[in-house]
Amino acid sequence: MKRALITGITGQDGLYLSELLLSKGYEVYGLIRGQNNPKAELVRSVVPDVKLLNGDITDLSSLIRAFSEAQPDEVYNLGAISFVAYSWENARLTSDVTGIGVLNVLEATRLYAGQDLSKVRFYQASSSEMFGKVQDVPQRESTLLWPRSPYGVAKVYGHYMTINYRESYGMHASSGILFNHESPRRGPEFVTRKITQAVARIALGLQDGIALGNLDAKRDWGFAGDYVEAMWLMLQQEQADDYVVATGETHSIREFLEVAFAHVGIDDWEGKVTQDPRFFRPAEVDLLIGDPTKAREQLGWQPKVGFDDLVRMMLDSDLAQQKELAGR
Ligand code: F7E
Repeated sequence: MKRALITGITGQDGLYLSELLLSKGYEVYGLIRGQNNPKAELVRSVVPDVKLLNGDITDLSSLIRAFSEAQPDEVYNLGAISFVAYSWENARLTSDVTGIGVLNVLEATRLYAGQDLSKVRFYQASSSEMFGKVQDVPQRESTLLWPRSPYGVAKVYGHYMTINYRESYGMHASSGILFNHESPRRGPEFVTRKITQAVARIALGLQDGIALGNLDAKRDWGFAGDYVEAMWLMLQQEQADDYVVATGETHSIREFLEVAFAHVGIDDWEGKVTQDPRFFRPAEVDLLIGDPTKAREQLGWQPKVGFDDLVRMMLDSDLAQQKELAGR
């Protein structure tokens, strides 16, 4: 039985990845941070077979203890402060967690492996946010990185540190450059879930409108459940490498709104959406579209859920959730 250790177990990717690994017969350990973490209950209820270990990616000695308990064959570093807008207000903290945290997990992996680096494989959750002011369209593995937020800068650090551990020590360390990936488990601070939650409430007569920021930014949105499969596939390869994971399609926030409102039968939605300067960013990533050719050819990976179906899946889930809340 293979053993995996996941940091960032409480996020949507941590939950989907746990489900995938458990279905493959892995013993799964999840690192959970802080005293009385309110999300621990969520993990226990969604994936009760995951064993939770206390630790923090900013605290190397806690990682060393977690490694010695989990004895992992595979390590998935998904832990990060992941909300881009927040990273301007907390740039130092974001750098410590999202950037230096990667170094800590790499170092814990190296110390745990000791002389036998072949005993463990490492995955780093890199991000399309590293492309920022895009230097190629579409973006691929070789595209010059030009991050536009403290979060993006921290992710670039983690990405290159992962490559550096691979090249310096011969560690099986791979980096997945994942474009935006969403699901009903996405936090409501991100634009997709913010929209589906609000549209569900508007359709049910619980709310009148929604305030958003820039509606013209374009993202390459996929389904998180598909993307965790790419993570796993990377660690099954003989050689570690870096891969873009994306759908190869891009859509604006406006198009997302269009599909969401259409799904609940509202055509004249423009009057229900206001733009609020609070939700604009100091520097925007205007366009993201990934080229997933390498992942398709080398990993045999392909996304299964398309854009329209993703929007509808999230909205249906929010409709059910809002109805339940309203009925209580
Ligand atoms: O913003 C625009 C906003 O916060 C998407 C994270 O998982 O993916 C995610 O980062 C776009 C931006 O995600 C609102 O300006 C408009 O252009 O959903 P988001 P993100 O910043 O793309 C990458 C790959 C990651 O790695 C990150 O961890 O939507 N936008 N109005 C808005 N965004 C938000 N949040 N709220 C608004 O009201």
